[in-house]
Amino acid sequence: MIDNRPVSYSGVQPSGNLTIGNYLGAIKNFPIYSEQYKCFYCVVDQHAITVRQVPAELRRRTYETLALYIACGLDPEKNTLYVQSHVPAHTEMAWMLNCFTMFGELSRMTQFKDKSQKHADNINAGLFTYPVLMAADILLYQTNVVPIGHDQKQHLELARDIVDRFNQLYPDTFTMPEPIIAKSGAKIMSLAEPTQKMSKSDENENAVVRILDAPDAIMRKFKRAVTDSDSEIRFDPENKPGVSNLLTIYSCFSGKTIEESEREFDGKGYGDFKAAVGQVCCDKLIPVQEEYRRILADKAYLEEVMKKGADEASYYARKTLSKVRRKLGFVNL
Ligand code: AQP
Repeated sequence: MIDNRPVSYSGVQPSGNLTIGNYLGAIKNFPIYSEQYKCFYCVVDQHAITVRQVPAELRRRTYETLALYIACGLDPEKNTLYVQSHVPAHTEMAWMLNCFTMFGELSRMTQFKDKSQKHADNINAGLFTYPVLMAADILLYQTNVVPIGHDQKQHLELARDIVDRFNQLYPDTFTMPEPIIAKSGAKIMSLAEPTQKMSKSDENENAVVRILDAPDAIMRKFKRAVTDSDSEIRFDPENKPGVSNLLTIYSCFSGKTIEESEREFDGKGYGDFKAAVGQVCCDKLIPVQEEYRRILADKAYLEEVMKKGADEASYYARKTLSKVRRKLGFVNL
């Protein structure tokens, strides 16, 4: 049956063990859209190889990321959950969109600049054109909304520029996607360097809290989180980045506003505050971890979900691909 609801699309790279940044900025919000939107949520394994991966780990994390999607509340019967490399239309569309994306535009992407500094020995063309593949992911499904964390905003703006350019030359080809960036939690910062984004590929384990970390590790990491020499628990990202990040995390996990959280810890010390942040994080993550372990144990089920998702996604992707091929002048057999 054709589903005519507007489309929500997003993805996560299986490039490391996912963090509470990935959770609060993206995955936790995905199920919200499942009723109102036709939802596609992808494990973007082809994006992950822009940085060297250990093959066995990439394969394992692909299953794990899918299991986490489901554990976080994404029902495979209500959402199309699939793996990017199972739908070849993504790379085919990316090639075509490459020819409508300017070198200068890609050179301005801050993630490219950051990652080329971090991986100076491997500044490959894929790292450079990554945002075009991301645009292809989104545009293939005629997407209306893209729930993402703050760091992906610039890439989404590029996707929108590509739509503008393409639709001017070939009218009515792509739907213009709108970002949905959560008001709170869209940029969770590192616990060790609170002016830097928390990233799953960070080598400093004390900087990141992972969705699957054991409760004692979560408590320990929050206990060690960098704060400041002051003692006031106040939201002020400029002057108190560490404390503000912890307040954000507390507020996102507890459902309380930042103001309510500030009031709750008024007059309390950093030690009590950090323990409370760790506790609320454990309370929310433990049920997710239990569900995740149950789902991950059933590999055959996960492969069934992957297969069904790839078939569904391919059906929609092929329609857009064929339209674009026709518009560009390729012969469709
Ligand atoms: N720190 C963060 N705070 C809020 N949202 C975040 N996201 C990532 N980090 C944070 C959001 O998570 C979704 C999936 O991200 P991704 O897998 O596409 O890669 P990324 O944005 O590059 O995330 P990482 O964790 O930093 O991965 P690595 O270390 O591999 O580069 C996106 O919606 C993202 O915005």
